[in-house]
Amino acid sequence: MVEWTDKERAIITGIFSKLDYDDVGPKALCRCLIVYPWTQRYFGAFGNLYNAEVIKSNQKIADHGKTVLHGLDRALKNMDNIKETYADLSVLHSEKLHVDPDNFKQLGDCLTIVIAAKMGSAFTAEMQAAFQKFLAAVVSALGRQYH
Ligand code: HNI
Repeated sequence: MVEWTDKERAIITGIFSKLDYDDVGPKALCRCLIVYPWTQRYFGAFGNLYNAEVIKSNQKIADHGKTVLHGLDRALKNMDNIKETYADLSVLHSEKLHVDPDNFKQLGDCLTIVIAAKMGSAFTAEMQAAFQKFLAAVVSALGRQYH
């Protein structure tokens, strides 16, 4: 189990309380699809992903970005039990979607960059440290059902 200090909990809760899901979710997923183009292969049913412009204007991708970001609410609400919280989603991503678990980290990094760009200098190194720790716990939990 991951241990959290009160300060880390406060930072993570604070980041999410100010988060504009409808803006950050789509931006993070679009960035992932553009920066790591192999991640596009899982979204064959989402229509045209031919270049950065069409990825950014694809409504299905935008909607899915929001779904994924809201998927992190589960970890936020269950910070002391992140592994169990993601058991079902881990099975879904491994057995049904066949998503390479390395991609969870890439998406997490894109999310950090989008949040950093929005928050600017308010996103201190200390905040990044707590946020990366949170994402690492999520990535580990999502990868747990892979074998
Ligand atoms: Ni992911 C579906 C959460 C990373 C590809 N994903 C979901 C759903 C949630 C979710 C929630 C909806 C499940 C349902 O319908 O029951 N995904 C998350 C989270 C992360 C993540 C929290 C990491 C932070 N997913 C990824 C990555 C990829 C990915 C990195 C591929 C590169 N996810 C998918 C695909 C679907 C999906 C594909 C199904 C989409 C659809 O609607 O067909």
